[in-house]
Amino acid sequence: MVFVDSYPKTSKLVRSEFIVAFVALGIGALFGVIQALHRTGAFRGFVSSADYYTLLTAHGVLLALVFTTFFIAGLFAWAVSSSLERELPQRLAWPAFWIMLTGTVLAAVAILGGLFGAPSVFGHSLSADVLFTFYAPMKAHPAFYIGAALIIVGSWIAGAAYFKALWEWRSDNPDERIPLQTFMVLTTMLMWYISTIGVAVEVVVFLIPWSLGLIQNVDPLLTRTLFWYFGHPVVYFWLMPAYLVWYTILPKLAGGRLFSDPLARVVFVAFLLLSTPVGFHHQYVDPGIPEGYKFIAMTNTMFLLLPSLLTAFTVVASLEHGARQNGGSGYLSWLRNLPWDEPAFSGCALAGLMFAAGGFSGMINAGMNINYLIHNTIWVPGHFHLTVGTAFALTAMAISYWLVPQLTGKPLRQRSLAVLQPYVWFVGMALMSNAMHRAGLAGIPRRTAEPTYDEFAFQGVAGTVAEMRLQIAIGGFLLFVGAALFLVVMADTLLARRGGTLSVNGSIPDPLSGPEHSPRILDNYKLWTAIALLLIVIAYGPPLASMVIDGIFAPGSPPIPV
Ligand code: HAS
Ligand code: CU
Repeated sequence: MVFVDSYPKTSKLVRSEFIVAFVALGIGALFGVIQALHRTGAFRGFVSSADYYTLLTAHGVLLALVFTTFFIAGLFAWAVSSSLERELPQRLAWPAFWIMLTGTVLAAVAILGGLFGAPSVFGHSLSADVLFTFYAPMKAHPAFYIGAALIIVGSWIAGAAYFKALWEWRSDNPDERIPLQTFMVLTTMLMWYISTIGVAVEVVVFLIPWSLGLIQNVDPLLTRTLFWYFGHPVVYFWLMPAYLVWYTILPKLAGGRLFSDPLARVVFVAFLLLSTPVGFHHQYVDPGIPEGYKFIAMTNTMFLLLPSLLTAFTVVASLEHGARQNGGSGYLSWLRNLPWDEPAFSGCALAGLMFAAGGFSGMINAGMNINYLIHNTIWVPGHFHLTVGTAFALTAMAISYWLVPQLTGKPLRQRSLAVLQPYVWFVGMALMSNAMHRAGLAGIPRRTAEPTYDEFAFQGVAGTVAEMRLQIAIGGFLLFVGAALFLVVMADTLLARRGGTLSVNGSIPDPLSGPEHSPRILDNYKLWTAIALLLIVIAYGPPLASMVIDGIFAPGSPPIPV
């Protein structure tokens, strides 16, 4: 039976989450191409350089925060409901959706107000050019911070719906192992609860009162630290849903089965333990944080590579298994036996391939000394367009080709556009991100409309600056085309009448090695959460304590040994 007929209520919820996500994707992608053209000087007619920062903030917030959170809420709702075989508790899930939507509208109005002369609303000018990493000392209209807080609170309530579904399932199935997809969702949510405490404190205790004028000063170091306490784990909040897809659905699309369920559980537990005590790797250049604690963050980050390296092994092994079921052979020629004309498959596989490159640039970012070379250069956007902008975004688009028909009962329309779309994204991103990485090595800064300075010539380490700019402009344009193709396919499919036969079904074949091959302790959430919290206390306790002791509203930092 199709998902929409088995679980009509949850289907409606997932469709609503996806529609908000897709609208955010469309607007965010439009702002993205405008920026790419502006920054590279290819075409500067859309906005002034002053408005560039408004677009940049909207681009980052709509894509990295709104598109991701709503898509993930939908994907998780589907994954929990289908793997526990029940409707999601609607009384929690719908309020979560509406709260998140209210927050999104508030934040979007606050940002876009900047394009209309930042009119005064409630005594504060309506603008929020604070970028998606919205820490002090840049200040936004209170509506922006209240909106951000509502998005977070909504996501917490959405998480409560998944846990409630698990408890209901548990009372019917006291001795069974938690199904893998639900296990992955809940582990991600535990990580999310722990890490969002940082941004919640930042926003509620400091930024909202500060933007309302209730307090005059905030400590930039403290708010940055609270932000990055959340800002690193949030990237795994984007990655783990992509992994859920790669582990549980991609092997089936390749014609095979997951290689190992226990290894998948180990990977998710490792993320729960290690995602948070690493945030200082975004603050290597911040004064006021002892070098020793930056070193601990670096070491933890290097350990945190492990779950992704295990994933590369398990997922590729599962794909190879699938290809060999389809007659593949040889060391590498089995790659030809994968369904490259199936957009759900090709999108996820290409996203995985690009993530291998993005993970590699992440390893470079994480090195305390090499980081000084690339920090605040356009290398960093090069890195995150491969990770969140491809590993997550392309996986989300690709799996929509597979999920949306099951959520609507309508076959995918415009199939030929869908087949083309992942390749357009891949080529666009290959051009844009490689040039961004190289431009970063030449020292070209990020977060600016005017990346070149008068009387200063950047020296390309590999290639010329003009060639890199051209590649960024062409790549950015192709990415916009890629997003537009996806949205056309989705709009046409969602608006079509129900009819015709579906060529997809949601059944997931059993893994080659199932959960019975792993110890039950892996499913012990209390234990893993306790260890995760302990690691955070070790990594953050003393530096945070000294920031608090020197006055939480006092700008400045603890004395720095020179
Ligand atoms: Fe990062 C900055 C370090 C992963 C996102 N990162 C950012 C920022 C973002 C971001 C948004 O240490 C910028 C924030 C800002 O605005 O300032 N990152 C890392 C490390 C990893 C990493 C060590 N990042 C991510 C992921 C992201 C993301 C995932 C989003 C989803 N990152 C950093 C650091 C900075 C940073 C520093 C600060 C830089 C600075 O100075 O500002 C690791 O988790 C990466 C591990 C990944 C691997 C790759 C494994 C390969 C796999 C592919 C398998 C292949 C398949 C395909 C499935 C080791 C899993 C098979 C197909 C076939 C056909 C066979
Ligand atoms: Cu990070």
